[in-house]
Amino acid sequence: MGTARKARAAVVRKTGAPWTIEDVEVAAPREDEVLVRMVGTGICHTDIACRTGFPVPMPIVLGHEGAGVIEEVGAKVTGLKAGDHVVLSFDSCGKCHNCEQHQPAYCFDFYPRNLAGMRSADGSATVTEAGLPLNAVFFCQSSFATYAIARAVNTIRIDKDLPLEIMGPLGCGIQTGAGAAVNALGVKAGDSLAIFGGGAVGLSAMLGARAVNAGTVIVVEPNIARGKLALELGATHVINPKEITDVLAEIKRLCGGVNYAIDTTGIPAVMGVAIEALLPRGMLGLLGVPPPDATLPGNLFSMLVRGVGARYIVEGDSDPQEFIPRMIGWYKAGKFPFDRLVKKFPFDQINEAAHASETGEVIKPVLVF
Ligand code: CXF
Ligand code: ZN
Repeated sequence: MGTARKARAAVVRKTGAPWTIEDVEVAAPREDEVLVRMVGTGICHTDIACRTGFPVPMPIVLGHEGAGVIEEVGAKVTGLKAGDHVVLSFDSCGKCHNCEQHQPAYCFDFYPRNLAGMRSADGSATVTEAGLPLNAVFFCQSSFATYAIARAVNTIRIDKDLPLEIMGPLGCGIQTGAGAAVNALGVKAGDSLAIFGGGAVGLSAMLGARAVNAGTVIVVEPNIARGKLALELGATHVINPKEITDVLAEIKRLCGGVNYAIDTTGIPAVMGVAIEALLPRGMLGLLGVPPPDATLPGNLFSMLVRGVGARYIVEGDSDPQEFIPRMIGWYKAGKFPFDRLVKKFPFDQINEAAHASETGEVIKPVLVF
């Protein structure tokens, strides 16, 4: 039997409330689980969305871009051991149709396993406070805490010479963007891509596209500092929609249209522009969270005659056990400088860090423990 740990966790008590750092207990790992001492964790927009209304049970320990050091492994865990440096990602069942098809981001059990706040096997809690259960198990980690429980399937071992503090975002936001370009849309050398929104996900899509030697990569982004960074990191063009209001005409002027587009904004009018920017046989990848009542914009006849489509993409169509090492390979080769998106904050400044992301001042906040 393993040992439970005393820990500090950032708790959201009710929808819209700020994070409060509280003393909790993290359970001992079960036979198929690992216990990880957190070293760094990114803040993803989904964490912020869940704090402010995306439906999750309250009170809850969020956080799903954790990185740390394994302290204990359950008896049935293979391939991982105490002392390993790891990145945590999302959970999947490994048995359903989509898991068998190697598409774990579309696991039929994705929501119970990643967003229900409890172990999907039996509804038990991994985090308690004064003996009472807290909702946790968020993306099978709840990494806004000094310790996390994960499963082998969402625990990815990485080399010890990597900067562990900042590696966590590879487990969600960065894999979501880069994977959308490379895995889901299949961007290849010479292909053109327009990315709407230059936040962490959009710029990761740009970095992924650059890593596979895409041709024209346009980033549409109103924040001037983000646009400047996009150009520094490899975008061939940046369009500021505050200055150039006819974005569609500008894309056509630059390159005649694009093979692929990615929307990270969730704004239907922006998606409509992205669809019209596609060349024949083009595909738009939808990544942004839309307003709850939004419907897909776009003229169907215009889509028909070009044979273009649009699809939502979850977690970049990634199998984290394969795609995280692939991104790390690019990073080591100097082709994927995701570290340039990151700004570190101490764990107890979680509210300030999230605020800096919401205002656009910081692209990818990472909390360090
Ligand atoms: C989430 C986005 C909302 C649906 C589940 C997956 N991705 C990452 O944060
Ligand atoms: Zn996320």
